[in-house]
Amino acid sequence: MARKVLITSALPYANGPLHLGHLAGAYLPADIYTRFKRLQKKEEVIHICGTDEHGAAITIRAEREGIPPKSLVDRYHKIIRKDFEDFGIAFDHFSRTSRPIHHETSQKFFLNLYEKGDIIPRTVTQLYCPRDQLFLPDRYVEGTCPYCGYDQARGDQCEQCGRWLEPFQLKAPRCVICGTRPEPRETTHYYFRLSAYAEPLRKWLQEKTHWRASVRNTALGWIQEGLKDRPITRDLSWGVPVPLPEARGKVLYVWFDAPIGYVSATREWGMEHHGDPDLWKTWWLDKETRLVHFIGKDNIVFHAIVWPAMLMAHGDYVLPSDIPANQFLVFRGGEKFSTSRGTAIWLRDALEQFPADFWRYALAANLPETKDAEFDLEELRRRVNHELADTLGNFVQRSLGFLHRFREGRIPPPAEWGGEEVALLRRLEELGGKIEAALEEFRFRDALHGVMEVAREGNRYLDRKEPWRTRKTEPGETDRTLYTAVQVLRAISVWMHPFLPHTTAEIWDWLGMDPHKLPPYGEASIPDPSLGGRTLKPIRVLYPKVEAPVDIATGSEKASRETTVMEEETMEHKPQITIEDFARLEIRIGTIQEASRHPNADRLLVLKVDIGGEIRQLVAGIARQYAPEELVGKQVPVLVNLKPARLRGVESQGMILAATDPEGGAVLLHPDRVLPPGSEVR
Ligand code: B3M
Ligand code: ZN
Repeated sequence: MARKVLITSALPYANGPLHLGHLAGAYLPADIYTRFKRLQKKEEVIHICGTDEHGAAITIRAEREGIPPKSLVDRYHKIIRKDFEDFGIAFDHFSRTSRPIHHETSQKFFLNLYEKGDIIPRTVTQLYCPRDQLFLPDRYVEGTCPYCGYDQARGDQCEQCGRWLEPFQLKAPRCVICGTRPEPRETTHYYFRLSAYAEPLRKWLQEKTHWRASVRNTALGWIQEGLKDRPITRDLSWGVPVPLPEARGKVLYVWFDAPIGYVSATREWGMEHHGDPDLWKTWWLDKETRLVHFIGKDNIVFHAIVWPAMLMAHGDYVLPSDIPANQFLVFRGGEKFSTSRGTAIWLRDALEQFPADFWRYALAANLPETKDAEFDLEELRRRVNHELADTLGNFVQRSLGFLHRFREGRIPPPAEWGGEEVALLRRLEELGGKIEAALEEFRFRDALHGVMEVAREGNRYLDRKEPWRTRKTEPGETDRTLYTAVQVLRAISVWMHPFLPHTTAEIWDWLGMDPHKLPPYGEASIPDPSLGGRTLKPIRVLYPKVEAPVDIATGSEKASRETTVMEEETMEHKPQITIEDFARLEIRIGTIQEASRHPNADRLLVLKVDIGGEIRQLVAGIARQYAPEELVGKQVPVLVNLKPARLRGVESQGMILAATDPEGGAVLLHPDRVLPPGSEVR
C-alpha cells in the first residue's frame, strides 16, 4: 500500500479571528504541501486541523466579554472555519477540541501515561490571587521573563524568546484580571516526567538533520538548558477534566490536550467521512506514516519537545517526521502580526479587498521560512502587479488570447516539434524537477519562484516566435507556436495549483481539463496531445493590476525600512559601480555613547554615536540581537551622509553598517583596534 502522509497544522485558538500572520506561519504552507502531495499521486494524504478551544486564552477572553467560554468558541470556530474555506485552505477534516471524542481521547492518553508512572501528583506552590480568590494558571499571570527580560511574558510562555514558563518563574508577577501581585499557595498538580525524556529526545532530534536548522537547534538548545518535569493540570472549570476521582475540579493543561487533538480529529475524520471508527489506527499506529506538523515558531517547544516526549511515553503512536516551523511575518518596519497587540490584517478584511489567490501569491512569495519576513500592502501590490500580472497573467492572456483572436478559440492539432520546442520542453522538464524537489523539502518560496520561471520561459518563447507576425505568412508555424504555448500553460496550471488553487482551476476549466484526471505533478511537462482540437471557453483577466495600496485597518503605521532584509533567494549581485560611485558614501567609525530601546518598536534601538566631535542619533534594527547596555563604548562603522529618516517616529541621522547572519539577524562590525571617532572607512 502507498505510504501515508499525515499533515497537520496548528490548531488555532478559537478566541479571535485569524490574520495574515497565522496564514503565513502554518496554514498556507500546509495547504500548499497538501495540494502538492495530492497532485503528486505517490502517497495517501490527509490534512487534519481544528480549533483549540481550551485554556486560558479562551477563558480570559470569555470573561472579558462576560459570556460563557462555550459561546465564545462556538462563535470563533465558525468564523475561523469560514475564513479558511474562503482562502482555499482545504482540510480533510476540521474538528474542535471541545467535542466528546477529543475529551475521551485525551483522557485515555493521560491515563496511559499515568499508569506508566510518567504522570505523577505533586504538592506544589502556585500563584494565587487573593483578590479574585483563584489560582492563577498560565496567561492569568503576566510578568518579566527570567530568561530574556521581556516584561509582558505570560505565565505559560514568553512571546519574545519562545520559552515555556511556569507562572512562579515570572519576575514581578501580576494577576491579569485585577493587576494584584499574586501570592504563593499550596495545591496539588499532576506532573509529566519530561526530564526523563531529555536523552531520548536529544538522540531523536540529532537524527533530524534534514530539518530546518532553526527548528532543530532551538529544540536542542532547550534540551541543553535542561528539561524539567512540568505540571500538566490546572485549577480551572473549562477544559478536559482530569480522569481521576481524586482530581475533581482540575482540567488538563491546554498544551497537553491540544496536540492529542490531531489524533482525535483523525478518529473523527475516519468515522464521519468513511464510517470507519478504526481507520485512524492505520495512520497513527503505523510507524511508516510520515507525520508532518506545520506550525509557527512560537509552537516549536510544544511540537519538537513536549509532544514527542508524550508520544514516546505513550509508545503506540508514530512520532513527527517533519516540523517545518515558520518564523514570523512582520509589518515592514518592525512589529510582528499579533492579535493581542492589534497589529494585524484580518483574513476577512483581506478578502474584502482582493481575491484569495492574490494574497496567497504574495504571502507564498514572502513566507518566513528561515527568518522573519516583512510584509505590507505595498508588498502585495508589487508582487501582484509585477509578478502575477506582468509575468503569469501576461502569459495566460497572450497564449489564450491569441488562440481566441487568431484561431477562434480552437487549439491547433498536435504538430511536429521544431528545435525551439524541443529545447523549451527540456527546460520545462528541468524546472519541473526543481519545483518538485523544492516542495518536497518545504522550500515553498523556491518552488513558487520556479513556477514563475516557467511562465517567463513561456513569455520568451512567444516573444521569439511572434505568432502575431507569422499568422498571415506562416500559419503552420503559428499553429505550432499556439499549440506549444497551451502545453506550457497546462504544465503551469498544475504546478501553480498548490499556490493558486482558485485561478488555476479556472484555467483547467477553460482548457477542458478534468480535475480528477490531471497528470501526476512531476509529469505535467509531458505534453498532452488530447488538448489539440479542443475549443477554449471564454476567458477573463485572472490577475488584474492592483491600484495604489488601500489601507486595511491594521493598527500599525507604515515605516520605511532601515535595513535590507527578507530577500533570501540565491545570491544576486547588484550592477557594477565605479570607485567614484563608492566615493559618494561617507563612512566613519563612531563610538556608541548611549543606547536605549525604541519607544514604539521592539526591533529597534536608538543610539547616540560620536562620529568625531559630532553626536548623531541613529535608529538601528538590532534590538533582537543586542541589549542596549552592552553597546555603550563599542565602535561601529556609520554611513554618515545618508539622508535622515524617521523610523517609527524617531529620527535617524545616518545608518550603522552591520553584517547579516543566516537567520537575518544583525551582527555588528568593530575595528581591529580602537580608533579616534570619525576615522574614515574606505
Ligand atoms: N492553539 C497555539 C496557537 O494557536 C495553539 C496551537 C495548538 S497546536 C496543537 O498558536
Ligand atoms: Zn523570554
